[in-house]
Amino acid sequence: MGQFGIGQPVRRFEDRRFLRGEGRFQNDVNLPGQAHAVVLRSPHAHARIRALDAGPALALPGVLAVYTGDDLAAAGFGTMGVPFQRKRPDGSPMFARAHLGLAQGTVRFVGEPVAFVVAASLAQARDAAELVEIDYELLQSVTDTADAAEAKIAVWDECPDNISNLFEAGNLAATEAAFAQAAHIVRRRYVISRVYAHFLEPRGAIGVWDPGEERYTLYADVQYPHRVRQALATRIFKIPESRIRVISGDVGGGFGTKGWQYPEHRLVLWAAKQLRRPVKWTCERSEAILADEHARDNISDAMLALDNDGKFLALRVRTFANVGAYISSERNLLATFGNVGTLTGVYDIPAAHVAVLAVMANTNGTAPYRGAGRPEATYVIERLIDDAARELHDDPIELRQRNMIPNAKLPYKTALGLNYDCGDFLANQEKALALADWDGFPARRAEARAYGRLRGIGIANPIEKSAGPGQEFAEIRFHPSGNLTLLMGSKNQGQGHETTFKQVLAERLGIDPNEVQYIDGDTDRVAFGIGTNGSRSTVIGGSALWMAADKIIAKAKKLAAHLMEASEADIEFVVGDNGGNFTVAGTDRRLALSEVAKAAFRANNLPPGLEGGLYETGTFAPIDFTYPNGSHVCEVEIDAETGELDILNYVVVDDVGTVVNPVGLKGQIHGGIAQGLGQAVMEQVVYDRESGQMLTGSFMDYAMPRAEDFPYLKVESNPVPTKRNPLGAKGAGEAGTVGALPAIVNAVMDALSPVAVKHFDMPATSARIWQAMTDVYRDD
Ligand code: MCN
Repeated sequence: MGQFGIGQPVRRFEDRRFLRGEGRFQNDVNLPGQAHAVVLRSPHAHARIRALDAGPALALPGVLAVYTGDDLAAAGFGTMGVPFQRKRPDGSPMFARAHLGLAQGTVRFVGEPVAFVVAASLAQARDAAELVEIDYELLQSVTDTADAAEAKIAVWDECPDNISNLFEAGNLAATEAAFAQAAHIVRRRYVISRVYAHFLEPRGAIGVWDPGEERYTLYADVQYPHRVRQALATRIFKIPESRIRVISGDVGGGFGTKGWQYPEHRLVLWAAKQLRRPVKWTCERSEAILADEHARDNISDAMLALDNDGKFLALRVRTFANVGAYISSERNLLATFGNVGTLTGVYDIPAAHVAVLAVMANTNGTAPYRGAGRPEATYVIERLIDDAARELHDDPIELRQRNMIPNAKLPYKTALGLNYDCGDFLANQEKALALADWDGFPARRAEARAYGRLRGIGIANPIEKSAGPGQEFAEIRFHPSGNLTLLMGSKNQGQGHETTFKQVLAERLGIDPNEVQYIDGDTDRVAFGIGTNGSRSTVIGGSALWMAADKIIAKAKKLAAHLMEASEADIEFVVGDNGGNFTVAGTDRRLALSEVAKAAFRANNLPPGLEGGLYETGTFAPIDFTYPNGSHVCEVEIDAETGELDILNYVVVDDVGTVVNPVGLKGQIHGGIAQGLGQAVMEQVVYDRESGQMLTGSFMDYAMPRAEDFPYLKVESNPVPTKRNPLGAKGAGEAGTVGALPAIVNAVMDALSPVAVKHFDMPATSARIWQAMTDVYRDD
């Protein structure tokens, strides 16, 4: 099975049906008799609902129901809630208010769901939604993170300072002591803009109620079908998990923000039960940015302490992280603390302290989005190092080299408590510098200058915490004719899971992938799953599959010994070009795994005491995270007259441990960089500061990068397999994004520094670059 095994550039099996238009995406699902729903959303950032009259809407033909927050409250709906406690800075308990699913009394962001209108056709539901009469009393709103932290306007009367909670990591006393000794302290404020994932397919949901079985079925494009089922059952409906089935087909992009429970899921289910017919909701493209969770949006005040030799002594960071108006679940807090750990990067920093203040504002909630905290962390440390180099007239590469964790110090416990197990950080950087011809840059800069262009180069050495503790599940089910079905608890949303896991199966069992049926995303068919996030699927799902395969081999070996009349101790399992075979040591006797599998289903073949059939499960939970890392170098040019930015060259050297599929990996790195580049140079969710209105509601205002915005991306690997899982793999799905933000903005700053620009915040649009240059001239 050499051509399909681990490390082979296998083309994606799933692409055949995608390219032929034969995928089963969310909006491809239609059920007989389905009704259609529209969510009526708040047009205001902050307002009290004085009165809501659904009468005119209900009078329209075809309209079946208009549900409001009061209906949900009367039905006894629960909320998701945050299952842990944190404190506010003054030591009082965390302030967090979950959303019920529809507003109750007050709306707190533009787009907040207010009513759920169901009709026989979508057109009727849309028309009816326009007739729901709501009398709003407008209140002052605050959407900007810094403004919200100033607390002049409160999102919740009960929490006047808008601070939900404080999360701290590291050792404050040691950090303060190190700062007291420092020869230099470099201070900067970095602002990370708010962005939105913009999946190819906007979200959707269909709810079904089966009165005979008294059971709900939800068809929804979610990343964690099993966790959505659990959340709906235990937190929202308070019914046994066995009474809900969640089916997630092909997902048209998830990127973290299709994470789990959204209000529409409970709404379609409940409406289906009330109306005794399936209810379908599909998010409009123009509705999506109002309806979905956003990401990033924080402000970090960072300080780096250095000694006289340019060695890092300590890092101190205080971050204001905008979490939105509601904290509906732990998910809305994840990006505020989940990954602050990687703030010390790949550097040997003896002391560190981080404080993250979760700030509420009249905005959509924020949630994990490709990188979920690691891009933000890497951005701060990698920009701070560049700023330190500029301020102290040091070389940014030498400063990094001098402070990088050398291989001899690995495994390494960071000042923020992470345990880096392996890597080759210095070599990553060296390789990236060579690939990018860093040494030749001064000549290229001089040449560009001659024709009126500012050339800059930037580097970032990202490290991320991925695939941490938490289980994943795999099941191998042989059929009586010798082929098999593979069921996975992780959920593909575009990463190519079918191919990746079939490769693991080919490697371990020598199974021809073309004979394998692949199933994920259905809680009735797959026994258990956590789902896909945090670049965990290859590492944890792949390892669960490896374990299940080990169990298959162990059982099949007993049967093979019996069938070949040999002792079990003499049986070996070998995977070769002719698939997986059991052989008898010292003989040429062999039996294919598929033959043994067939025999397992015939009772008269079995030795005494061996159970029939051949199906095994694996559930793997790693002891610790993996730490994918790498080095990114970006080279840019800026038109000194107009501020127009060109990204000319981009180089990545990545270490994701064992590479399962080099083509899949490259695709992931490319996609990750695309999302990082988008944020670094153009994407941004903007709210009007006064009215709180969303100003970037369409692609006319929210700029997305296109193919022409990208240079050729050179991607090479420097893999150091980890020992924390049987595959040696580290996560890869977010790696590109984590490095791209700082590498690109560092390059922009480098280009601008010769014209005396001292500071620059993303996104690096031409207008902002031009403004930064103009401000300098004005200052002069
Ligand atoms: N891979 C590999 N070797 C490794 C690790 C990964 O060859 N050591 C390759 C495999 O092809 C694998 C893929 O990379 O299928 C992604 O693997 P992994 O790092 O395990 O990430 P997950 O499958 O868990 O995906 C999650 C990750 C996250 S968190 C986001 S967000 C994201 C991303 O993946 N969302 C995506 N990539 C995405 N890609 C698409 N097309 N759509 C999304 O929504």
